[in-house]
Amino acid sequence: MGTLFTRLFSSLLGSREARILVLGLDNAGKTTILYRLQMGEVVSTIPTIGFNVETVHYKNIKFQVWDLGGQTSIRPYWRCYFPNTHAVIYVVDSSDTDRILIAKEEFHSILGEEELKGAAVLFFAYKQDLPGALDDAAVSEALELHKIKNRLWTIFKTCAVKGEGLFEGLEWLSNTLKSATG
Ligand SMILES: Nc1nc2c(ncn2[C@@H]2O[C@H](COP(=O)(O)OP(=O)(O)O)[C@@H](O)[C@H]2O)c(=O)[nH]1
Ligand SMILES: [Mg+2]
Repeated sequence: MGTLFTRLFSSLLGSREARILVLGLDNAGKTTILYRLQMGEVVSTIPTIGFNVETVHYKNIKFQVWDLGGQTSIRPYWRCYFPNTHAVIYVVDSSDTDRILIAKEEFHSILGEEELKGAAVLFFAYKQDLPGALDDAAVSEALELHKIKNRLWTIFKTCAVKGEGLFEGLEWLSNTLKSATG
């Protein structure tokens, strides 16, 4: 996937630094996806109590990952990571219907952040291999994605087991960023 990534994101590579945030509830599958993309070593840092950020640098693209949900006291620290964000990959465990409401609230709350206004969003309706997993249309409805205004977004069914949808999603993202950054 490393070379694939180079091919997909070649127009972004070599230009200024780009940031892609990978967000979602804990256990959604974010870290697994990061490893699946094989972009290099995932470095985990804890800049403040209870707030663990994983970072992968791929040339000039920086992927940063953390768990949403839970403690409101640490949220102000998230803002340090918002400037210069080109895209958000929002990972949803499609089988975790008990927490999908929380996933929705967290998403709409973070999208309200001024500094993420211009960021494109790629949703992964993830863990499609699990029984009872909602499909992309059902996840889209549960997350009330029709409420998204003035933003480029899409949703893909995904699962790490076969890698289904990961490539398609990243292809969408690279095309979107290509046209957005010229
Ligand atoms: N069934 C299934 N489980 C997955 C998939 N991807 C990851 N997982 C599992 O989901 C759990 C949480 O994954 P992790 O990447 O740590 O989630 P994170 O908290 O969002 O970083 C782990 O037990 C993974 O093995 C998938 O595509 N299908
Ligand atoms: Mg993780």
